[in-house]
Formats: sequence, structure tokens, C-alpha cells
Amino acid sequence: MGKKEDPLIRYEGNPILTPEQMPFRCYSVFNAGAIRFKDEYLLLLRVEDYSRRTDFYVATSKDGINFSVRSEPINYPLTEIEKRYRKGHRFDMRITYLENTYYVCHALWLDPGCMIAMAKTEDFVNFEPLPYTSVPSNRNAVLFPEKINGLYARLERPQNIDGSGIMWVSYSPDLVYWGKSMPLDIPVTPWSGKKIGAGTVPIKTREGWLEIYHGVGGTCSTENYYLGVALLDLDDPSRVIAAPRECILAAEKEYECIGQVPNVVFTCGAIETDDGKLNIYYGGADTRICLAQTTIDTLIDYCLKR
Ligand code: BMA
Repeated sequence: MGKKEDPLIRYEGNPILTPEQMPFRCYSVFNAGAIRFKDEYLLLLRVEDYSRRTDFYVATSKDGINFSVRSEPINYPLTEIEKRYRKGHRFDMRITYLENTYYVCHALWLDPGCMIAMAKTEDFVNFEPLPYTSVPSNRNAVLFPEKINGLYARLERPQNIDGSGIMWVSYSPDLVYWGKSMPLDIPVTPWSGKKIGAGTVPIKTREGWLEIYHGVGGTCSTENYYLGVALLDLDDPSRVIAAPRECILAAEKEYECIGQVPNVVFTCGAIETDDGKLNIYYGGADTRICLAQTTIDTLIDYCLKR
């Protein structure tokens, strides 16, 4: 890409954070949740060490590009189910600010399967788990930043036995009981034939919820991850207003094609900048963190004109 009609522009200094730039030895840093916190840009980094143990570290920045990483991981105690099934890991945290609280949703892979877990934090140092997980197999949960028709809402991606799955929306009165689930009718394309799952926290716009999501499509040798964009109805996000058939980002650069998992671009968060841009943070090849920039209006136009 890099052509003039591209809806996203890669930051020319990509990647913005690599394992080599981390303040300690690690194997990979990728798929970061992203939010504004106390006038700074904050990323919640998924970091793997060389035993492939995952921890989450906070990185902050004044400009959204140059990040300093805290030397200690977040303090997020194990939940009851994790104590019972000690093997497993948490991954892909998305951060939502809702009712004066910061919530994270993430996938949790334990022996019984992959499920959705949630926690809340005030300071991004200590995290308090919400008590229950989903039943497996479910992942890629993203909490909407406000209630919809009086209920909490989240996007999620239940997974079928063959590994396929699409985005659903579920509702809850209390962040414990989830239901009223409906699939999103996003058109399946060659780049999203295998999976369609949420990426960023939906952004409320005059035209609907703007959602940047991932699609997985097979080639003869690999399963590649792409980013797409959709506009969802404000009152009923299962109703897709627009979802262009072209992806907005495909793995094309070396830092997206070579690494722990080749040909992967994967986002868990975007932040609006002071000068009206939208910074989309994404993992390149499950190894490093990259940045692509656009504006909300560009993405809305792109959705409505395709
Ligand atoms: C998905 C998730 C992501 C990862 C992607 C590509 O299933 O595990 O965290 O980036 O696969 O490996």
C-alpha cells in the first residue's frame, strides 16, 4: 500500500515498538490495547518472554509515537477459574472507558477452552478481575463505551469447532450475565472467509459505530490477518450499515510479513489525536507494534462510498 487512495497511512517510522527496544529481554511485543489516560497515550502491551509466558506492560507517550515502557508488569491477580486451571494465558486486551471506569476485556485460554474475561482499573497499575468468564469458545471481546438501550454491550467472536467464527453483539444488565446475542451481518470476502472479529473499541459517530475489525483469509500456504472497517447501527449494532468489501490494511511490509506468525496485522485499539487524526495501533506478525494513521471522517467516507 502507500497509494493515494489508501484509507490508512502507515507511519513511516514503523514499527514503533520492537522486542529489541523493550527495557528487558523479550521475544515479542504486540496487540496492544490503547486509550488516552491522564493526557497521555497509553498502550497495554502483550509481551512474551522466551519461555513464551505472557505478561502485560503499560507504555505511555506524550505524542502517540514514542513510548516509554514501565519495567514492571501490571498487577492483575488470578481469578478463581485461573487458580483451578493454572495452565493458560491471557491475551489481547482492549480498553474501554465507561461510566468513569476503565475496563479491559481479553481472551483467556485455559484447559477448558478459550473464553472472555474482564477486569477494571483506576490507575493501570492494579487491575481488579470481574468475577466470571464466558463459556468457551469465545474471544475478541470489546466493550462499547456506553450502554445501548440501557444495557452494557460488547462485540465478541464465538468460535466454531473448525476454527471459524464471526462477530456477534451481546448485552448485559450488570457485566456478569450476557445475552440477547446477535451475529453481525458483515459480508464475507476472500480476506475474511475464515474469521471476522472485533478489533478496536467502537467509536461513536454521527453515521453509526465505526468499528475496525480483523478478517482472516486462507491462501494456499498461510492464513493471513487483515483489517477491515464497518459502520454499525447506533441502536442495534448487529445491523451493519456499511462494510466495504476491500480490506483497509493487509500484511505487505517486512515487519508485517516476517515474525512469530507471518502475514498478520491485528489491532486491539485506536486513539484520536489532538490534531484530529486516528492512530490505529496494530501488531505486525505477532512480534512488534506498528502504527497506521487516518481520520474518522476518512473511514466514514470510505464506508459510505464503497
Ligand atoms: C489470533 C489471536 C491474535 C493473534 C492472531 C494471529 O487468533 O491469537 O492474538 O495476533 O491470532 O496469530
